[in-house]
Amino acid sequence: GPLEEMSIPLFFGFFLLSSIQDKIRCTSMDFLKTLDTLEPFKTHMTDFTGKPDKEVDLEQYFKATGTLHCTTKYCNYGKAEGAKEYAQKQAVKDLYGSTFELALGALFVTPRTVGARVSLTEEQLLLWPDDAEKEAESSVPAAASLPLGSRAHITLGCAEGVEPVQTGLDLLDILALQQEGQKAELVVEMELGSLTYYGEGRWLLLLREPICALACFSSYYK
Ligand code: 2AM
Repeated sequence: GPLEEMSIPLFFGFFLLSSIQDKIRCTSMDFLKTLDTLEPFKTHMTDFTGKPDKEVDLEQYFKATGTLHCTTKYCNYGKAEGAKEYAQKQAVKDLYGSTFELALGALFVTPRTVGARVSLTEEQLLLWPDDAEKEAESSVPAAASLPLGSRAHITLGCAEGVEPVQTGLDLLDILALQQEGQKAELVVEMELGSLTYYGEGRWLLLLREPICALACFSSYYK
């Protein structure tokens, strides 16, 4: 009935505790600031500006997107495919409200989004929908052949007019290129880790020290 449908949230996910949110926002800002000053990035700046000799301020370019979280299942109040089944999963019920340590292994930037890659543990994968990667196939054809959990990420910012759902698609796109063994166009060593360029404005920073972030598995209603 309608009451039952009401109880399904907009989405389920891991919500970062507020102190770690601040830390990650700072790291992300530092990364964007540094990236902006790197010669290799400047060389490929047209990926972002569309025209030569134009500068981009990445800190302004990306807009913040609210409370930091890693979406596990987008439910759209029960209207999204598989939403009800997900909400009724035993692991979802059992682990609802539990705290987890998320491992953030990489930061990535494209002309559309900036995000952090989350490497889920086996226990955390119990909360990951089986079809999360496959669902992205129409945007990223190779997505279904990537390991479960590949799409897990935290959206840190979106360019004007871009919806946050894009962040996971951008991540899958980069991981698909890695899997195909496409040779990275270039690698730059930074203090935070090694930065790889995959063409078309796609940059991935593999963090030397993964960031460990405490997060609560819960849900969001607007
Ligand atoms: P995000 O996980 O990349 O940040 C509310 O819109 C939240 O649900 C956002 O966090 C958003 O993206 C995520 N979201 C929106 N639509 C989605 C979809 N179709 N598939 C997966 N996640 C989605």
